[in-house]
Amino acid sequence: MLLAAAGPSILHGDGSESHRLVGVWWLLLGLAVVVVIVVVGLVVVALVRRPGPSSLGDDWWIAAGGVALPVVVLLVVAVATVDATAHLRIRKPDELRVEVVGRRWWWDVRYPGTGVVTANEIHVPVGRPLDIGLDSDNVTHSFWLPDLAGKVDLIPGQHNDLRFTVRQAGVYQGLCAEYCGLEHAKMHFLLVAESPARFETWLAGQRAGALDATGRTVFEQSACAGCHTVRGTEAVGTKGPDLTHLASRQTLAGDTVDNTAAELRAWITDPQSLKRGALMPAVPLSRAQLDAIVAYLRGLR
Ligand code: HEC
Ligand SMILES: [Cu+2]
Repeated sequence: MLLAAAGPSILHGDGSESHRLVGVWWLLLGLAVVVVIVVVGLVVVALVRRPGPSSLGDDWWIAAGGVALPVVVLLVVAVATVDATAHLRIRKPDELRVEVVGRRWWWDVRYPGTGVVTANEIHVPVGRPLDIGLDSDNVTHSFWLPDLAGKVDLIPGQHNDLRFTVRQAGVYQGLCAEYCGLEHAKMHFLLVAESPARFETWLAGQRAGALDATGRTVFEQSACAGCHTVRGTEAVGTKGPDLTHLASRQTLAGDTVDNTAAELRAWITDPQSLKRGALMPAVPLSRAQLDAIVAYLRGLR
């Protein structure tokens, strides 16, 4: 899979929110380095200096080093922090709303007003303000795109919003940052930030129901249809991710494996071997049924 950089980092600042947070981070580091240098410098001076009375009294050191300096440093940090946070998560006109629900252990993604439902891969246009609505119907999760914004929890019974704008096109790795059970570590997702035109093309593709490919009946009549939806077919289950356009996604099962024919087959044959504890059982299928289902899902672009 193609990532925007070697790996996610809070220092990339590719989103409007993380961009501001990076500024505060560097300021904190800078101040901390200056303080360490001054303190270590004074210790060295004290060590090499010949013993004798200081020209500056104890009271002066306490007032300057113990009171004045910390007050100045903390004041600078406070002003920078308050200023940065005041600019975060403000409602903007023309926001794109995306509804994300944390499931165990994957992400349900919806675009209100369009009927589009997908999973573990969020597409957004670059430069447009986003409003990511965050909910959970099980345990607490935390939505974290290190390159783009801070963490926000998905809490059962409480709706949260994360607002930011992506400044740089790319594929960003996201993760769950709140321990949520067995497969918490494999609850990843991708955020694909692309040009508005490419985003609209993607959205139009996702809006359509599934292509009527061969293998559809096998899928509809299998246990799969009880847990998965393929829009436009008889499969309307909601326990697992919507598979209507599965083949358009880059990864499977929360960015656990790449979305290739071999990995898809391995996943369907034995989900537990790839993601132990995943809430999908191995469904007994004949060789012919497995072939038909894999071919069908590979065709769902
Ligand atoms: C008991 C419910 C259940 C049944 C039955 C079931 N699944 Fe799943 N499926 C899930 C859940 C839950 C996940 C999400 C697992 C995760 O990522 O942790 C999932 C994930 C998947 C994924 C990955 C989707 C993505 O975008 O990451 C595919 C593909 C899939 N299932 C196909 C199938 C097929 C094919 C069958 C039938 C042979 C099937 N499932 C049967 C619940 C089920
Ligand atoms: Cu989680």
